[in-house]
Amino acid sequence: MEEQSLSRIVESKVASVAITDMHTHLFPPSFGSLQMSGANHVLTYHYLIAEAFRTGATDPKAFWKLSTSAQADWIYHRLFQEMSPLSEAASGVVEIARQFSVNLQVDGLLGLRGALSEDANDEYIDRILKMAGVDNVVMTNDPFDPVERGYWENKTPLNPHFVPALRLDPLVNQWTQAASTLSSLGYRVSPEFQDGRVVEVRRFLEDWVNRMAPVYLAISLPDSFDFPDLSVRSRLLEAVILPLCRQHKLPLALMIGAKRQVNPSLGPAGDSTGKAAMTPLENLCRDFPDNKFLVSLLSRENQHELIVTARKFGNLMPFGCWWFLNTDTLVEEIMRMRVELIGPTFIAQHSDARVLEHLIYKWARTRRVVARVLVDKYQKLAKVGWTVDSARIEADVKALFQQNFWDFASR
Ligand code: FIX
Ligand code: ZN
Repeated sequence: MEEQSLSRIVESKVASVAITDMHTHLFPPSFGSLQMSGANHVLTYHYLIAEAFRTGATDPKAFWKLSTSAQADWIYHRLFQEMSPLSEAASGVVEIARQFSVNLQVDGLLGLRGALSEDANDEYIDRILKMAGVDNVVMTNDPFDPVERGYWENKTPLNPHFVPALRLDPLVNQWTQAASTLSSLGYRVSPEFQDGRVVEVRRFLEDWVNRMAPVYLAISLPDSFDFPDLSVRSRLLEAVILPLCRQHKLPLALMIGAKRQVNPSLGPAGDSTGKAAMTPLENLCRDFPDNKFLVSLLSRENQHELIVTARKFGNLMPFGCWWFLNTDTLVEEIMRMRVELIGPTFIAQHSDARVLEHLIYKWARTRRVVARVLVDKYQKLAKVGWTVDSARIEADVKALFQQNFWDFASR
């Protein structure tokens, strides 16, 4: 197959593959106050808040007192009117606007507010998912959030495109507060973690696995994460979480390297990144061979060693270019490293979207970058006499954007 048609086929397969977005913070319309869409939420994405605060000119306390609409106005003014929206997140807003035939430089924020919808219904959801080419979004479902807990306890219906994932950060990272929440919910645990009470923690998790039917369990962990050690976290992992995942054949997603609230005045924008050790991950994958680990690391410096570790353990599935890594430059770098070291055996990306319309630019970008890398790799193969047909390319692309995830989850 000559080079031109090869790249045309690769580009069209990447452009058209239906995506499973395996980590987002999105909610369906039935989850009311938790569902985020519309121009004000697009503009007050914490990525843009952090960037706008860099321009100074406001006291964080004053900003947080503003309405979402007033916050959006200020961010728009600082990042789009007083400078060019060159960053990944700012240019993403321009890309969202264009998909809605809004020319921000002419129609302004008013035009975007008129085109997008804050009160998304299932029809609007379907429209945006179609624009982004996404067929499933995996949520981040936190039973420790009283608002979200209420929706689940009331058996709130789920739009079929939304897939639950049981998130356990409070349990493993803030045991004392989690213990008091569990006690208030009728689980007999105490703030001093006692091994004898792990049955009650297990009962809590079983109740939520039955209530949510999650596709995986998930925790984010700091750069300082260690395992095994004498921490409550290690004991919960070993005595409760890993056995439960094995019994239900559920992967455990480990998102490692988030340094929470390095600048609390920025609120949700105040988290940062730190390089994690790989030994804890090696220990988990080696010592728990019947557990499946979906893993994403936040530090760019961890990416190469994560892929080497994935070469050592088939029960480790690297996923995505997380948060500060989701930029054209780093997605390309990481994509190339992964293909060159482990072939098409990983999960290319997740969006981490918190606002529905963010799916549009995040996935358009990823598709462009992944297509560029794959064209290069297939052309290299062709130069040494290996031919691929359209069906094989389609299968490789589908593996990277959804099949590797579903196969790993159901393994
Ligand atoms: O831990 C996480 O799920 C992170 O993705 C979030 O805490 C973070 O705020 C985010 O949304 C990054 O994109
Ligand atoms: Zn996230």
